[in-house]
Amino acid sequence: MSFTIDSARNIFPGTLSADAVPAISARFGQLSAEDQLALIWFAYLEMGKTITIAAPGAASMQFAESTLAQVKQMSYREQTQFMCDLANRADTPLCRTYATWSPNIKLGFWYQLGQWMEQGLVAPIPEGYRLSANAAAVLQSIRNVEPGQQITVLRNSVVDMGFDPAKLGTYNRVAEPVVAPKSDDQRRKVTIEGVDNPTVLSYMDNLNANDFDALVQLFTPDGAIQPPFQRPIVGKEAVLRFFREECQNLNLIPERGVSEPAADGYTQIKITGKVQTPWFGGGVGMNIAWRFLLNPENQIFFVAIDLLASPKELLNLIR
Ligand code: ECH
Ligand code: GLY
Ligand code: GLY
Ligand code: GLY
Repeated sequence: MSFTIDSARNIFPGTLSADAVPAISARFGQLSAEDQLALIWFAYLEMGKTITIAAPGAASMQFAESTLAQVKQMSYREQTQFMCDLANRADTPLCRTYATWSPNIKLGFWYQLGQWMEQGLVAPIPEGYRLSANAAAVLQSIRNVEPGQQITVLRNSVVDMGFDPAKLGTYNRVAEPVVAPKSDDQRRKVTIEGVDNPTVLSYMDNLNANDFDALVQLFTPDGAIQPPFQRPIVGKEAVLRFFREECQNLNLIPERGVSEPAADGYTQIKITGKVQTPWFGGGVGMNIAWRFLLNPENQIFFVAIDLLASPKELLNLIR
Protein backbone atom coordinates (compact mmCIF):
# COMPACT_ATOMS: atom_id res chain seq x y z
CA MET A 1 0.00 0.00 0.00
CA SER A 2 1.44 3.34 -0.98
CA PHE A 3 -0.20 5.78 1.45
CA THR A 4 1.37 6.39 4.84
CA ILE A 5 0.09 8.81 7.48
CA ASP A 6 2.94 11.12 6.51
CA SER A 7 2.07 11.14 2.82
CA ALA A 8 -1.66 11.44 3.60
CA ARG A 9 -0.95 14.70 5.45
CA ASN A 10 -0.12 16.29 2.10
CA ILE A 11 -3.42 15.78 0.30
CA PHE A 12 -4.93 19.04 -0.98
CA PRO A 13 -1.68 20.98 -0.41
CA GLY A 14 -3.35 24.15 -1.71
CA THR A 15 -5.31 24.45 1.56
CA LEU A 16 -4.28 27.67 3.30
CA SER A 17 -4.39 27.26 7.07
CA ALA A 18 -4.24 30.05 9.63
CA ASP A 19 -0.45 30.30 10.01
CA ALA A 20 -1.00 33.43 12.08
CA VAL A 21 -2.03 31.19 14.99
CA PRO A 22 1.23 29.22 15.49
CA ALA A 23 3.19 32.39 14.66
CA ILE A 24 1.42 34.35 17.41
CA SER A 25 1.72 31.40 19.85
CA ALA A 26 5.48 31.24 19.24
CA ARG A 27 5.94 34.98 19.93
CA PHE A 28 3.68 34.70 22.96
CA GLY A 29 5.85 31.88 24.31
CA GLN A 30 8.90 34.17 24.29
CA LEU A 31 7.30 36.69 26.68
CA SER A 32 7.84 36.79 30.44
CA ALA A 33 5.22 35.03 32.57
CA GLU A 34 3.97 38.39 33.90
CA ASP A 35 3.52 39.72 30.36
CA GLN A 36 1.81 36.50 29.24
CA LEU A 37 -0.77 36.67 32.02
CA ALA A 38 -1.41 40.39 31.60
CA LEU A 39 -1.68 40.04 27.82
CA ILE A 40 -4.28 37.27 28.11
CA TRP A 41 -6.16 39.33 30.67
CA PHE A 42 -6.32 42.32 28.32
CA ALA A 43 -7.21 40.16 25.30
CA TYR A 44 -9.91 38.38 27.29
CA LEU A 45 -11.44 41.68 28.46
CA GLU A 46 -11.48 43.08 24.94
CA MET A 47 -12.97 39.94 23.39
CA GLY A 48 -15.58 39.82 26.14
CA LYS A 49 -17.09 43.00 24.74
CA THR A 50 -18.19 41.23 21.56
CA ILE A 51 -18.32 37.50 22.30
CA THR A 52 -19.83 35.69 25.26
CA ILE A 53 -18.16 32.71 26.84
CA ALA A 54 -20.36 30.00 28.37
CA ALA A 55 -19.74 29.05 31.98
CA PRO A 56 -18.23 25.56 32.24
CA GLY A 57 -20.62 22.86 33.39
CA ALA A 58 -20.43 21.52 36.94
CA ALA A 59 -19.30 18.16 35.57
CA SER A 60 -16.09 19.64 34.23
CA MET A 61 -15.44 21.85 37.27
CA GLN A 62 -15.57 19.11 39.91
CA PHE A 63 -12.10 17.85 38.98
CA ALA A 64 -10.51 21.24 39.46
CA GLU A 65 -12.42 22.03 42.65
CA SER A 66 -9.81 21.03 45.23
CA THR A 67 -7.06 22.87 43.36
CA LEU A 68 -9.29 25.93 43.05
CA ALA A 69 -9.99 25.78 46.79
CA GLN A 70 -6.24 25.71 47.49
CA VAL A 71 -5.63 28.71 45.27
CA LYS A 72 -8.43 30.64 46.94
CA GLN A 73 -6.76 30.11 50.33
CA MET A 74 -3.43 31.56 49.17
CA SER A 75 -2.22 35.10 49.72
CA TYR A 76 -2.14 37.41 46.68
CA ARG A 77 1.63 36.94 46.53
CA GLU A 78 1.28 33.14 46.47
CA GLN A 79 -1.51 33.31 43.88
CA THR A 80 0.61 35.48 41.61
CA GLN A 81 3.52 33.09 42.04
CA PHE A 82 1.29 30.11 41.21
CA MET A 83 -0.06 31.72 38.02
CA CYS A 84 3.49 32.62 36.95
CA ASP A 85 4.57 29.02 37.67
CA LEU A 86 1.82 27.81 35.33
CA ALA A 87 2.94 30.20 32.59
CA ASN A 88 6.58 29.15 33.17
CA ARG A 89 5.58 25.47 33.01
CA ALA A 90 7.41 25.02 36.32
CA ASP A 91 7.87 21.69 38.09
CA THR A 92 5.66 22.14 41.17
CA PRO A 93 2.97 19.84 42.61
CA LEU A 94 0.15 22.12 41.41
CA CYS A 95 1.67 22.48 37.94
CA ARG A 96 1.85 18.67 37.79
CA THR A 97 -1.82 18.39 38.71
CA TYR A 98 -2.71 20.93 36.02
CA ALA A 99 -0.76 18.84 33.49
CA THR A 100 -3.06 15.84 34.04
CA TRP A 101 -6.18 17.78 33.03
CA SER A 102 -7.94 17.73 29.65
CA PRO A 103 -8.11 21.04 27.73
CA ASN A 104 -11.69 21.71 28.88
CA ILE A 105 -10.78 21.31 32.54
CA LYS A 106 -7.82 23.67 32.11
CA LEU A 107 -10.09 26.21 30.40
CA GLY A 108 -12.76 25.86 33.10
CA PHE A 109 -10.12 26.33 35.78
CA TRP A 110 -8.93 29.61 34.24
CA TYR A 111 -12.51 30.71 33.65
CA GLN A 112 -13.06 30.48 37.44
CA LEU A 113 -9.76 32.20 38.26
CA GLY A 114 -10.74 35.02 35.89
CA GLN A 115 -14.04 35.49 37.72
CA TRP A 116 -12.23 35.51 41.06
CA MET A 117 -9.69 38.01 39.75
CA GLU A 118 -12.55 40.32 38.82
CA GLN A 119 -14.07 39.89 42.28
CA GLY A 120 -10.75 40.45 44.06
CA LEU A 121 -10.65 36.90 45.46
CA VAL A 122 -7.58 36.11 43.35
CA ALA A 123 -4.70 38.53 42.77
CA PRO A 124 -5.61 40.78 39.83
CA ILE A 125 -3.18 41.99 37.19
CA PRO A 126 -1.59 45.00 38.95
CA GLU A 127 -3.44 48.21 38.15
CA GLY A 128 -1.66 50.20 35.48
CA TYR A 129 0.45 47.20 34.43
CA ARG A 130 2.38 48.18 31.31
CA LEU A 131 2.99 45.46 28.74
CA SER A 132 6.50 45.34 27.27
CA ALA A 133 6.78 46.52 23.67
CA ASN A 134 6.93 42.91 22.46
CA ALA A 135 3.85 41.92 24.44
CA ALA A 136 1.96 44.94 23.14
CA ALA A 137 2.87 43.89 19.60
CA VAL A 138 1.61 40.33 20.21
CA LEU A 139 -1.65 41.72 21.62
CA GLN A 140 -2.03 43.84 18.49
CA SER A 141 -1.51 40.77 16.30
CA ILE A 142 -4.27 39.01 18.21
CA ARG A 143 -6.60 41.95 17.61
CA ASN A 144 -5.86 41.71 13.90
CA VAL A 145 -7.03 38.10 13.41
CA GLU A 146 -10.61 36.87 13.20
CA PRO A 147 -12.44 35.65 16.34
CA GLY A 148 -12.00 31.93 15.51
CA GLN A 149 -8.24 32.45 15.42
CA GLN A 150 -8.28 34.58 18.58
CA ILE A 151 -9.98 31.88 20.62
CA THR A 152 -7.58 29.28 19.20
CA VAL A 153 -4.59 31.33 20.37
CA LEU A 154 -6.19 31.65 23.80
CA ARG A 155 -6.97 27.95 23.98
CA ASN A 156 -3.43 26.97 22.93
CA SER A 157 -1.88 29.22 25.55
CA VAL A 158 -3.99 27.64 28.31
CA VAL A 159 -3.32 24.10 27.07
CA ASP A 160 0.43 24.75 26.95
CA MET A 161 0.64 25.98 30.57
CA GLY A 162 1.66 23.84 33.53
CA PHE A 163 4.29 21.12 33.77
CA ASP A 164 5.01 19.27 30.53
CA PRO A 165 2.70 16.18 30.49
CA ALA A 166 5.31 14.32 28.42
CA LYS A 167 7.63 14.49 31.46
CA LEU A 168 5.05 13.11 33.91
CA GLY A 169 5.67 9.43 33.17
CA THR A 170 2.53 7.31 33.53
CA TYR A 171 -0.34 9.20 35.10
CA ASN A 172 -4.12 9.28 35.28
CA ARG A 173 -5.58 11.59 32.69
CA VAL A 174 -8.39 13.69 34.12
CA ALA A 175 -11.25 14.54 31.75
CA GLU A 176 -14.94 15.36 31.95
CA PRO A 177 -17.37 12.44 31.96
CA VAL A 178 -18.53 11.43 28.51
CA VAL A 179 -22.08 12.52 27.72
CA ALA A 180 -24.53 10.02 26.27
CA PRO A 181 -24.99 10.12 22.51
CA LYS A 182 -28.01 12.12 21.35
CA SER A 183 -31.24 10.19 20.92
CA ASP A 184 -32.53 9.65 17.37
CA ASP A 185 -35.10 12.44 17.58
CA GLN A 186 -32.38 14.94 18.55
CA ARG A 187 -30.06 14.03 15.69
CA ARG A 188 -29.81 16.05 12.56
CA LYS A 189 -28.36 15.08 9.19
CA VAL A 190 -25.96 17.36 7.39
CA THR A 191 -25.96 17.85 3.64
CA ILE A 192 -22.85 18.92 1.78
CA GLU A 193 -22.93 20.59 -1.64
CA GLY A 194 -20.91 18.41 -4.01
CA VAL A 195 -20.33 15.46 -1.64
CA ASP A 196 -22.61 12.50 -0.93
CA ASN A 197 -20.00 10.04 0.38
CA PRO A 198 -21.79 8.10 3.16
CA THR A 199 -18.68 7.78 5.36
CA VAL A 200 -18.09 11.52 5.37
CA LEU A 201 -21.76 12.25 6.06
CA SER A 202 -21.76 9.71 8.93
CA TYR A 203 -18.59 11.28 10.32
CA MET A 204 -20.29 14.68 10.57
CA ASP A 205 -23.59 13.30 11.91
CA ASN A 206 -21.98 11.03 14.53
CA LEU A 207 -19.66 13.75 15.79
CA ASN A 208 -22.59 16.17 16.05
CA ALA A 209 -24.50 13.49 18.01
CA ASN A 210 -21.56 12.75 20.38
CA ASP A 211 -21.78 9.15 19.13
CA PHE A 212 -18.08 8.45 19.44
CA ASP A 213 -18.32 4.64 19.33
CA ALA A 214 -20.11 4.75 15.97
CA LEU A 215 -17.72 7.49 14.83
CA VAL A 216 -14.53 5.56 15.51
CA GLN A 217 -15.90 2.54 13.60
CA LEU A 218 -15.59 4.65 10.44
CA PHE A 219 -11.78 4.61 10.80
CA THR A 220 -9.31 1.92 9.71
CA PRO A 221 -7.50 0.26 12.66
CA ASP A 222 -4.36 2.30 11.85
CA GLY A 223 -6.33 5.41 10.87
CA ALA A 224 -5.49 8.88 12.11
CA ILE A 225 -6.98 12.28 12.85
CA GLN A 226 -4.98 15.50 12.76
CA PRO A 227 -6.53 18.38 14.76
CA PRO A 228 -5.58 21.97 13.88
CA PHE A 229 -1.88 22.72 14.55
CA GLN A 230 -1.27 19.26 16.00
CA ARG A 231 0.49 16.04 15.03
CA PRO A 232 -1.75 13.19 13.84
CA ILE A 233 -3.36 11.02 16.53
CA VAL A 234 -2.91 7.47 15.24
CA GLY A 235 -4.88 4.25 15.84
CA LYS A 236 -8.49 3.63 16.82
CA GLU A 237 -7.83 3.58 20.56
CA ALA A 238 -6.08 6.96 20.62
CA VAL A 239 -8.62 8.45 18.21
CA LEU A 240 -11.53 7.31 20.39
CA ARG A 241 -9.85 8.72 23.50
CA PHE A 242 -9.36 12.06 21.73
CA PHE A 243 -13.03 12.17 20.70
CA ARG A 244 -14.20 11.40 24.22
CA GLU A 245 -11.86 13.86 25.92
CA GLU A 246 -11.91 16.81 23.53
CA CYS A 247 -14.82 16.64 21.11
CA GLN A 248 -18.06 16.72 23.10
CA ASN A 249 -20.86 19.02 22.01
CA LEU A 250 -19.17 20.45 18.95
CA ASN A 251 -21.36 21.77 16.16
CA LEU A 252 -20.05 20.89 12.70
CA ILE A 253 -21.61 22.84 9.84
CA PRO A 254 -20.01 21.56 6.64
CA GLU A 255 -21.02 23.52 3.54
CA ARG A 256 -19.39 22.24 0.34
CA GLY A 257 -16.73 19.91 -0.95
CA VAL A 258 -15.05 17.92 -3.68
CA SER A 259 -14.38 14.22 -4.01
CA GLU A 260 -11.60 12.84 -6.24
CA PRO A 261 -10.00 9.46 -6.88
CA ALA A 262 -6.50 9.09 -5.40
CA ALA A 263 -3.82 6.37 -5.87
CA ASP A 264 -4.52 2.67 -5.22
CA GLY A 265 -8.31 2.97 -5.20
CA TYR A 266 -8.31 5.53 -2.37
CA THR A 267 -10.58 8.61 -2.45
CA GLN A 268 -9.65 12.09 -1.27
CA ILE A 269 -12.37 14.46 -0.17
CA LYS A 270 -12.07 18.05 0.95
CA ILE A 271 -14.94 19.77 2.74
CA THR A 272 -15.14 23.35 3.97
CA GLY A 273 -17.54 24.89 6.44
CA LYS A 274 -17.86 26.12 10.00
CA VAL A 275 -17.42 24.68 13.47
CA GLN A 276 -18.81 26.03 16.73
CA THR A 277 -17.39 25.14 20.16
CA PRO A 278 -19.69 24.82 23.19
CA TRP A 279 -17.64 27.57 24.87
CA PHE A 280 -18.90 30.23 22.47
CA GLY A 281 -21.88 28.58 20.76
CA GLY A 282 -23.14 30.42 17.68
CA GLY A 283 -21.13 33.49 18.71
CA VAL A 284 -17.96 32.24 17.01
CA GLY A 285 -17.96 30.26 13.77
CA MET A 286 -14.52 28.90 12.95
CA ASN A 287 -13.71 28.54 9.24
CA ILE A 288 -12.61 24.94 8.79
CA ALA A 289 -11.47 22.45 6.17
CA TRP A 290 -11.67 18.69 6.55
CA ARG A 291 -9.28 16.73 4.32
CA PHE A 292 -10.30 13.06 4.23
CA LEU A 293 -8.41 10.14 2.72
CA LEU A 294 -10.64 7.03 2.46
CA ASN A 295 -9.42 3.54 1.63
CA PRO A 296 -11.05 1.43 -1.12
CA GLU A 297 -13.49 0.05 1.49
CA ASN A 298 -14.56 3.64 2.21
CA GLN A 299 -13.01 3.70 5.69
CA ILE A 300 -11.19 6.75 7.01
CA PHE A 301 -7.42 6.25 6.82
CA PHE A 302 -6.72 9.90 7.56
CA VAL A 303 -8.58 13.12 8.25
CA ALA A 304 -7.00 16.52 8.88
CA ILE A 305 -8.95 19.40 10.38
CA ASP A 306 -7.51 22.77 9.42
CA LEU A 307 -8.37 26.20 10.75
CA LEU A 308 -8.49 28.26 7.56
CA ALA A 309 -6.54 31.45 6.96
CA SER A 310 -9.62 33.45 5.94
CA PRO A 311 -13.28 33.07 4.94
CA LYS A 312 -12.12 33.27 1.31
CA GLU A 313 -10.57 29.80 1.79
CA LEU A 314 -14.06 28.34 2.23
CA LEU A 315 -14.38 28.51 -1.56
CA ASN A 316 -10.94 27.02 -2.29
CA LEU A 317 -11.66 23.40 -3.21
CA ILE A 318 -8.90 22.91 -5.74
CA ARG A 319 -5.88 20.74 -5.12
C1 ECH B 1 -7.28 35.14 32.45
C2 ECH B 1 -6.02 36.00 32.68
C3 ECH B 1 -4.85 35.18 33.16
C4 ECH B 1 -4.49 34.09 32.18
C5 ECH B 1 -5.66 33.35 31.65
C6 ECH B 1 -6.97 33.81 31.77
C7 ECH B 1 -8.13 33.01 31.32
C8 ECH B 1 -8.40 32.68 30.05
C9 ECH B 1 -9.56 31.91 29.60
C10 ECH B 1 -9.63 31.51 28.29
C11 ECH B 1 -10.66 30.72 27.69
C12 ECH B 1 -10.56 30.36 26.37
C13 ECH B 1 -11.47 29.44 25.68
C14 ECH B 1 -11.17 29.05 24.41
C15 ECH B 1 -11.87 28.05 23.64
C16 ECH B 1 -11.49 27.75 22.38
C17 ECH B 1 -12.08 26.68 21.65
C18 ECH B 1 -11.67 26.32 20.38
C19 ECH B 1 -12.27 25.15 19.81
C20 ECH B 1 -11.99 24.66 18.57
C21 ECH B 1 -12.54 23.45 18.12
C22 ECH B 1 -12.37 22.93 16.87
C23 ECH B 1 -12.85 21.60 16.62
C24 ECH B 1 -12.47 20.85 15.56
C25 ECH B 1 -12.65 19.43 15.36
C26 ECH B 1 -13.40 18.98 14.27
C27 ECH B 1 -13.46 17.60 13.91
O1 ECH B 1 -14.05 17.20 12.88
C28 ECH B 1 -12.74 16.58 14.74
C29 ECH B 1 -12.50 17.05 16.13
C30 ECH B 1 -11.89 18.45 16.22
C31 ECH B 1 -8.23 35.96 31.60
C32 ECH B 1 -7.96 34.87 33.79
C33 ECH B 1 -5.33 32.06 30.96
C34 ECH B 1 -10.65 31.63 30.58
C35 ECH B 1 -12.66 28.90 26.41
C36 ECH B 1 -10.66 27.09 19.60
C37 ECH B 1 -11.67 23.67 15.79
C38 ECH B 1 -14.15 19.92 13.40
C39 ECH B 1 -10.44 18.41 15.76
C40 ECH B 1 -11.95 18.83 17.68
N1 GLY C 1 0.64 25.89 20.78
C1 GLY C 1 1.32 25.84 19.58
C2 GLY C 1 0.50 25.86 18.35
O1 GLY C 1 0.08 26.85 17.85
O2 GLY C 1 0.20 24.84 17.81
N1 GLY D 1 -18.94 25.46 28.57
C1 GLY D 1 -18.41 24.67 27.53
C2 GLY D 1 -17.75 23.37 27.91
O1 GLY D 1 -17.71 22.99 29.06
O2 GLY D 1 -17.27 22.69 27.06
N1 GLY E 1 -9.24 21.62 18.94
C1 GLY E 1 -9.93 20.77 19.78
C2 GLY E 1 -11.12 21.23 20.65
O1 GLY E 1 -11.74 21.95 21.09
O2 GLY E 1 -11.70 20.72 21.35
